[in-house]
Amino acid sequence: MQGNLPTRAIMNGQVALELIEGDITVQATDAIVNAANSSLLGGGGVDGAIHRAAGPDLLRETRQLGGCQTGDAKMTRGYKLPARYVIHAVGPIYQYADPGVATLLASAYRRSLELATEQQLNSIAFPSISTGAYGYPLAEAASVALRTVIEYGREHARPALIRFVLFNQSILQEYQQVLLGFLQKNWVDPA
Ligand code: AR6
Repeated sequence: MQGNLPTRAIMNGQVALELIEGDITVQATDAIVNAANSSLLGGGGVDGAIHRAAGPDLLRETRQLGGCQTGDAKMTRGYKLPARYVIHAVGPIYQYADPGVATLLASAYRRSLELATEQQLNSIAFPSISTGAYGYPLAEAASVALRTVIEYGREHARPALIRFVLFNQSILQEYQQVLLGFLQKNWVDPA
């Protein structure tokens, strides 16, 4: 706990959800998720940081993938990263009053988790997809992100650790507020 705000929860008695402040490129989870664009050829923000830290072999591999639809995800190796794999997820560009954006954002998280389950990974780290260059309002995005991973974690034993790595204190606090609300509704259990 940080103040009165939670940093952890448990789903289904076995899957841990963690919220931390930090840089996703240094995470030693089995996979880290990249907030990519549909070209999968790199960019700014967390995408640029992941490509820089992984080295040029990552771009060589993503060039072979033929891009990725919004709401979908594709997996590569992690190269120089501590994480063995990178899951490149493409979130939506936010458009006010378009209900489709929430579905696409949820899908980007769910597809990433499905790839992790298929590869039998134990741990995965997510950034706050779509909330930088793609302009998704943070509180709404945090609600979609946490609801989606909680629903998934209740039904799947793996990955057993789902970590959100939030880039600064105010992003972390926004996610913590949403998690507090879900704990109060008993959608997840305290840890
Ligand atoms: N670790 C964790 N989070 C980070 C890091 C990091 N090293 N760096 C930035 N963030 P963004 P998007 C946070 O813009 O909105 C790229 O150009 C950042 O503070 O990276 O999905 C892609 O190529 C924010 O909270 O991703 C696409 O074209 C969050 O990561 C486009 O941007 C997401 O911000 C994708 O936009």
